[in-house]
Amino acid sequence: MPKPPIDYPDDYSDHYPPRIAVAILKSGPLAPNLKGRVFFTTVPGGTEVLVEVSGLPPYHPAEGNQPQVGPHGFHIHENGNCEVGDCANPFSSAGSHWNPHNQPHGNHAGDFPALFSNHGYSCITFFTDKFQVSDIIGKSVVIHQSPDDYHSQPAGSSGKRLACGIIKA
Ligand SMILES: [Cu+2]
Repeated sequence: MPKPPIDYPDDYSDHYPPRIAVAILKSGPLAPNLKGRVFFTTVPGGTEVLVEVSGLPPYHPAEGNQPQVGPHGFHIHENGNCEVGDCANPFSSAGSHWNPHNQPHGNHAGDFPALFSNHGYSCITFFTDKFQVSDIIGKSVVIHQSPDDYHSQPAGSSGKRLACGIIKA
């Protein structure tokens, strides 16, 4: 008897709790060639995060009024809104860092390792036990222009926003 075809759903948004989520990055005026995705996968004890991005701007040290460019701060922000808005200060609608446990910056649930560019390309995978995939649906991820110092409050002094992606199941 032939095996029946596997019936894959078109999308998984009605499966709760979701075990995977993805944010497709939207580039802004400060990094118009940026493309990338962030995948969140439920694993034992927490969540594995994979980010792959290309089109990051070249590293540049701070100079005069110009901020350092790269490595790039990377976080979950509280609003699932990636409107570019003001081109001089893009993606402000994504709001502040997602901070469900009222922690100082450096220990926000969505404080992530910074992204190091390799001629514009960056790819890292890491584990966090600070949230489940179901906790972050409808939030956003943001990649910043400057490095995160992990102690300046409230956001690590990582500067303007290069890209934003809404986290979807
Ligand atoms: Cu941020």
